[in-house]
Amino acid sequence: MPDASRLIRTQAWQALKTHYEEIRATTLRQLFAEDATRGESFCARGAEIFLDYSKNRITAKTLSLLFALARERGLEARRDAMFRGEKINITEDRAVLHTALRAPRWSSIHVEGRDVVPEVHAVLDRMSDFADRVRGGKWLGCTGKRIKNVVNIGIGGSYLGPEMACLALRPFSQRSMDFRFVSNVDGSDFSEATQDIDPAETLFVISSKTFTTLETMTNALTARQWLVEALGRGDAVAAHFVAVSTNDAKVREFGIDTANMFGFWDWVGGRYSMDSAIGLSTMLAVGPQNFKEMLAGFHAMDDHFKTAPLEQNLPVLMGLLTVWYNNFFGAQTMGVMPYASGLKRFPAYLQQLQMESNGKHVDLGGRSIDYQTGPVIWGEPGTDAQHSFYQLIHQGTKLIPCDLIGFCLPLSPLEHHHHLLMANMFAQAEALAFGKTAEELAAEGSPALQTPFRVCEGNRPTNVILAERLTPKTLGSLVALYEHNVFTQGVVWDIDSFDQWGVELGKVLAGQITPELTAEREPPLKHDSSTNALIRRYRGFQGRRQ
Ligand code: G6Q
Repeated sequence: MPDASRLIRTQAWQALKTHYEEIRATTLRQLFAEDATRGESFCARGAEIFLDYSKNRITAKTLSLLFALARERGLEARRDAMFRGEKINITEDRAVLHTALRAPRWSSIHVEGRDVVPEVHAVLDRMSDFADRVRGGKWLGCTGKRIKNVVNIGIGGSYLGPEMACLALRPFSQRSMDFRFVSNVDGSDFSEATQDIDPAETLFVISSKTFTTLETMTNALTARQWLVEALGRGDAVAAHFVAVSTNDAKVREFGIDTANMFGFWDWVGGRYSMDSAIGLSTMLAVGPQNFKEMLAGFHAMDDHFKTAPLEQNLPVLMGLLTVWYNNFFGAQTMGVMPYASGLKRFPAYLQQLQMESNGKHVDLGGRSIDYQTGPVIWGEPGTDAQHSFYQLIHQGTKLIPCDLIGFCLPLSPLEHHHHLLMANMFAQAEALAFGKTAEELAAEGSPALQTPFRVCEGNRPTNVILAERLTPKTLGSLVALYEHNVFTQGVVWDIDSFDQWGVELGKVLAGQITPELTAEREPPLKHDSSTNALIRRYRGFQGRRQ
């Protein structure tokens, strides 16, 4: 196992450091001027996704050093271990097998001697049958009405993927049904989602791997009460609640028949679970066939990641470029701008995927590390983002590498909108890379006074990701692209990309503070002076005694 500073001491890392000093002042203008075919050669394609990475501050030498680094860190062996079902999530002693969720029916993948593929497909079959019944009006509410509203109650990994996918795949979804998501423990989230819907036409999907998560269980209990009170019958739960979980006992305890429960497994991490039964709301929206298309897209990218040489491997290329900017250029953040309004929630989805996976400060041996790990991920759809924060990317003082994601064909019939949308995406990548010099501005007649303010230095790197259309299949491939990109980064940094211990502390403290907020008399407060005073102020507004 590598020790804490082994990454820094690798030959490839040292060579990259030296190389960075050589290349840091080189501009994209120079690189494109030196090589007229750069735009065609610095590209790769896999699972029907095209990546143009030519507008990055790299040369062929940078790439070969980055690939050498990946090899020195054992990327291929670690990737194969993941696909084989080895327990690579060492801190939780678990296999990491989201790739099994999209494995074809005929394949086999063993976890502790058991082939998991038949179990995966058995759940998919049950989900499909259920989704067909609800969509076809055969599964009815307890008063005999058709289900028109689906409310997914879940948080984190049990929410972000399904919501993102439901929005992205709206053109493929059943228009007579409405899909809503309740995640926050803020009561407004539940109230707003349910205030204008008829309980008799509503199905709640309680999505929780553990079925113990505070936010989800609070919202689920509120939903049960809301429904039972409104319909005036205790037996309403059976027709209006289904569960997605790994915890049969807790589901039963809640009052949901396990016949209406869809399971998954401990080897599926929350943020890697949108293609498991956690995707039930997605399947209800788009139907089993489209859901399976999405799984096929995931699988196509898995295959690409597994078999393409590192040099042409999309997730590897993107992961290594992130390492390049994060660790050598010192870039703190990365932007992801989808040029597709349907992908509005894709940046939020990626925030969890990347930041929860790679926001780590110790290596696999538990030792503090002396290099940067996961960057801050953020973004909004283009073109909205252009009218908001792109200014800082173009002319600010920070280096922010961006992924721009677009599609060659629109989903809407408004084709001329699509030309404008994509023209903007291509233009932004061009402007960020090449900018505008004072000379060019002067030649265009820019007033001398304004010239320094109008200069765009350029040299701002982008990846351009292009696919044909935003279909279920493309969405699957796109998500898998980022999953394996995150994995690649994690292998280079030698961290566990599959645990999330950092979120525990706050949960424990919230558990302690809740009774301190609600107790009739103020209990002895043993926090720091700031927390104590905040609690007292809150209690004061609630009219509780000091
Ligand atoms: C994801 C995390 C986390 C998790 C939520 C919900 O990788 O583990 O976001 O998905 O905390 O957990 P449950 O599904 O158990 O409710």
